[in-house]
Amino acid sequence: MSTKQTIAIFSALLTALALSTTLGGFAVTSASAQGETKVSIVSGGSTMADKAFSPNPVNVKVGDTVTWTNDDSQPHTVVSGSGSSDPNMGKDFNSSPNFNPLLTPKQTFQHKFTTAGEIPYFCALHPTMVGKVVVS
Ligand SMILES: [Cu+2]
Repeated sequence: MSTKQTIAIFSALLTALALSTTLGGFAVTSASAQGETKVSIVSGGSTMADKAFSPNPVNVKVGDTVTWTNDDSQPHTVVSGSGSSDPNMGKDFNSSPNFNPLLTPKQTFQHKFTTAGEIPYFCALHPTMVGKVVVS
């Protein structure tokens, strides 16, 4: 192996090492700086209106991630918007575009909130199930 090749390989290894260190550092920083908040889709939620999601409303900080878990025995979805006639429906998040995939029992859906505001959401299968995310 020539000196030139050796230097090229060594330099590539250093770059890879630096890159992995940077990525590792970033991951640690973001995990400590930002939170995860859990919301339950409660058992029997389809007839529980604004009690179908718990807690409701859910208060989070900019940069936080909300994880919804379906704790019911039937499938649901979480879609941003005030209802199926809202022109902004699904603009912020949609667990199930065109009802696919549905959140079956025990399944989760995550969304990270990057701007402050109040975001209503509902279940596309049971539109009377409504909730709100308050991002500050
Ligand atoms: Cu539902």
